[in-house]
Amino acid sequence: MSSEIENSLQERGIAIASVIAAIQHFTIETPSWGYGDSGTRFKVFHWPGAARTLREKLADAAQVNAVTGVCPSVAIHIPWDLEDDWQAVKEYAHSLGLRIGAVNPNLFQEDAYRLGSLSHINKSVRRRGIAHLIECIKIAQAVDSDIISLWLAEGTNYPGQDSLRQRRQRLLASLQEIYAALPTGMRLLIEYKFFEPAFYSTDLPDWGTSLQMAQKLGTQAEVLVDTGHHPQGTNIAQIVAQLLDEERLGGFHFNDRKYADDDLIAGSLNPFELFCIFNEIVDATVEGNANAGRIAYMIDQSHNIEPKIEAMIQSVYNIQIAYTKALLVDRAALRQAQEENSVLGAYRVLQAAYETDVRPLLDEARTRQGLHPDPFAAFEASGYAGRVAQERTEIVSASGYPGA
Ligand code: LRH
Ligand code: MN
Repeated sequence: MSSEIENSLQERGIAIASVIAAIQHFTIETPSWGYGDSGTRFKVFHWPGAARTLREKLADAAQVNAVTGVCPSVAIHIPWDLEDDWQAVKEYAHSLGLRIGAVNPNLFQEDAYRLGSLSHINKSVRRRGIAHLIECIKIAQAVDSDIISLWLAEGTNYPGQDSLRQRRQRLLASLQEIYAALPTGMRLLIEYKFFEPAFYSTDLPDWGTSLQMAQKLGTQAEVLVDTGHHPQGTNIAQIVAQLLDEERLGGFHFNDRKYADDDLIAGSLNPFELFCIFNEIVDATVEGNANAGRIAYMIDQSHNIEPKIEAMIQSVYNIQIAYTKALLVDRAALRQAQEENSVLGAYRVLQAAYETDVRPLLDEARTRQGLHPDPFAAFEASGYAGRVAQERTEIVSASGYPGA
């Protein structure tokens, strides 16, 4: 490991061991749906060996954990991952060194939900949506998960299609019924998205709406930030700072995009944006912000043209790089520059950390964890991808992904 980082940290009284410990304890949850075939409305390409069942998705996730050492949990999506024996699933995950993480309800694929679910004008449809959330809460309890991660596709496509205020009131009433069913200690994370599949109004379009709903519901309700769900030019790092200050930042769905909700590999297009997000989190952590310690870091991507397991390893790698660079920010120098109104001085403090090649540090963290320093080489050497491509010949996709 380059002593250059070690020396500069030492000068600032930071022991390399504390940075490496922070890296090793920073866990990232991978999504079951990221291992199955997925695509766009134009085409879902089948990837040889792509996972087809929850057990295959867990087996693939275990490979990512084996070479990164920081992915001990897998988010599931219901009904894409619906099973009839959750105890058996829990034990199988455990046998792979994994646990089931966030449970994601799905209120966007049944015909009944064409015009919405929890905010639908028909009480029977709202009841159906609420019943699905209650079912997901029971599944979460069965697998010892403490997070329900809710995204709602619903909204309107034309002005006048529905009363936007009444939709909001119906949505809140439905969420209040769901919130009342949450057992102690379980969190409801409310994800927002500014458009798609609704193209005029989306019932949960932005962080402010999700925050208001969470604050109206109670302390077990928080906001989930999907990094692909903002209009171009949005300062996501500022949204993160505001949610941390409100102590309602529940978690992330990391991915990247150039245009819309492209669900590409996190940090592959906007690595500096990801760094700025982690800079806000580390800054709040250093200042003792209570919320910063309970953020659920999760990936939400679909790998349409690239190898899915390697793509997940690359995503974890990119996220670790952004987090580690944020750890290297000289906070004392930053504060001083800010207090002196040294605009560019403060910027260069961040730039110094961002321009630091932290990959040797990450390799060292893996080595000290008893892992191969290079997760890509380790996965390649495992021969796992070739093996499952041989074994999983029958294309019986259960990914649930539209068109898969
Ligand atoms: C919606 C979303 C949501 C998931 C889905 C797979 O765009 O981000 O989090 O349920 O992707
Ligand atoms: Mn998402």
